[in-house]
Amino acid sequence: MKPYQRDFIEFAIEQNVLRFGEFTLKSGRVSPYFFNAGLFSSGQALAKLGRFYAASLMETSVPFDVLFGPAYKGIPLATTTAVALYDHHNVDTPYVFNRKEAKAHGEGGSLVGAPLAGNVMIIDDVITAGTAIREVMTIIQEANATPAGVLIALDRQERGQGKLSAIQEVERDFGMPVISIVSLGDIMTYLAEQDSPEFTKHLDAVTAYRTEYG
Ligand code: OMP
Repeated sequence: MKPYQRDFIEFAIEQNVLRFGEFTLKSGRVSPYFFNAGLFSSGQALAKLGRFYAASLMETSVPFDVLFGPAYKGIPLATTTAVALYDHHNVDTPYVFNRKEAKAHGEGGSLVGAPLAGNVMIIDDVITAGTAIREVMTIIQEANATPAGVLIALDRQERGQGKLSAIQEVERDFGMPVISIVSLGDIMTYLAEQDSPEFTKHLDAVTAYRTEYG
């Protein structure tokens, strides 16, 4: 694990974004942890978050032309990533997001920002079973753009529809890489390093969950 990844886990715990307990997921699975990116809810938190996304993008060699933030949660994520790329890496990248409801008046349409064209880097929060990201792929295909990759904050490393992980299925089906700031494996490493009874309890619960769904 790289130092910025450890910092990210600490930051997520501190912001209550990463929590341990009992949570029912969209997929129906009952998970001992949950990552709620919506709780990065202050200017400082959002600015820091953008730096982590930007750091991950700068680490990969995946070429892209535009950032895409899928409504709703992806919108501030793509926005803060674009700002951090410029502020901290001197990289000026166009970005675009969608509305859930197409607008019939004014500028019209369902896309806002730069044209959704060329190689598109999707910025999102979490992939569990891969349902949400498949809906996003339809928007990119309809625009005749090419998916360059997906950047998410957390890869939960869970099984998808078959034997592969949800992320491996997405990579196979759409021919693009999925990049994450951290994965469940990194969170487990972090918990193990803490040497506290509370974190050991969380680690046990997460380990049992991973045995079932990982
Ligand atoms: P999938 O569509 O199953 O891949 O789930 C991804 C979505 O689940 C995310 O976009 C979130 O809305 C939500 N989610 C989280 O935000 N954090 C988690 O830790 C787990 C989930 C989830 O419900 O699986």
